[in-house]
Amino acid sequence: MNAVNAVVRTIINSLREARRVVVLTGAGVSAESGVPTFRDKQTGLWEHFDAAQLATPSAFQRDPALVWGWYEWRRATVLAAQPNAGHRALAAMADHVPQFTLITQNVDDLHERAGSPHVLHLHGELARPYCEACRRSYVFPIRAPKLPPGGARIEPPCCEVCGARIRPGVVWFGEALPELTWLAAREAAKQCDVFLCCGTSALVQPAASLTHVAIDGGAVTVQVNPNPTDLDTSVTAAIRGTSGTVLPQLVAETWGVK
Ligand code: BV8
Ligand code: ZN
Repeated sequence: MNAVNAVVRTIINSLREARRVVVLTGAGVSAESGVPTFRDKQTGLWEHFDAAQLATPSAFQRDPALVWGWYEWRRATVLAAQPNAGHRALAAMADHVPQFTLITQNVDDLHERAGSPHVLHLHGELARPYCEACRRSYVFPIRAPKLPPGGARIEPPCCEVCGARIRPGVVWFGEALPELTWLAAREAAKQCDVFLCCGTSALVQPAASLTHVAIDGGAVTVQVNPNPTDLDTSVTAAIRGTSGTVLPQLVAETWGVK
């Protein structure tokens, strides 16, 4: 049995014996559903902007219509997308593990639409905008936003209660993560037997530190990514492949389910 098979065998056995499994996902898991990652070059109205520049409080203060338009374009893209085999494999994995925790950096709802009910969204959700003054939730109109292909500048709506501006329900750079969600994620990473990190470049903190929390906790740690990241040499195994291919195979090999 060659080295690769030996590693895969270890992962499969660890998953079968595991009581607690934690999975951290990033934009790469939604890439095969047609949702651009943060590494992908921006297009349309935003082609001259880097995503990390737009995802900031200062960008929203400076040009609210440009930023709100960007988030409406991303929301329309997600509404038109479907979960992929990677999302579905993670939903299936939860049925075979006594304690399964799914943590995501993604602001889309593709995990939930694939059947994963309890997802810890570290960086918020596109579907949960709120008033930047009184923090009252804002409910989007039923109809999906009709946008020209390259997107458009859209003035953010106003809060029905205090009249202030509604902002996207996401965590921007420089903003704190939702405390209870972060504490739950960190605790799960500390206690787990197996930790999978899928489709993340592991560059954004504090989310990227979770893999090291799991490593320090003695867990078997596995990365699924077609490209190298800083975690390659730290994890137990770095599987070079796409989540839409590797995760269904892993679930099938481990629990014999398609
Ligand atoms: C904070 C929501 C303080 C918005 C996002 C320590 C050191 C250095 C910097 C910092 C530090 N601590 C904090 C910082 C600053 C900053 C940070 O980390 N900067 C980085 C850039 C260096 N962090 C923050 O600002 C955080 N807040 O620190 O607050 C504070 C504390 C208390 C009180 C007040 C303030 C907040 C960070 C969250 C920002 N919001 N998203 C939105 O979405 O618009 S981050 C956003 O970018 C995503 O959520 C995600 O986290 C990140 C993108 O990363 P990935 O998901 O990994 O995606 P990426 O595109 O990078 O890579 C895709 C990967 O998938 C690639 O590796 C690719 O190879 C792979 N792939 C591609 N296709 C596939 C695939 N994999 C599998 N299958 C495929 N098919
Ligand atoms: Zn308000």
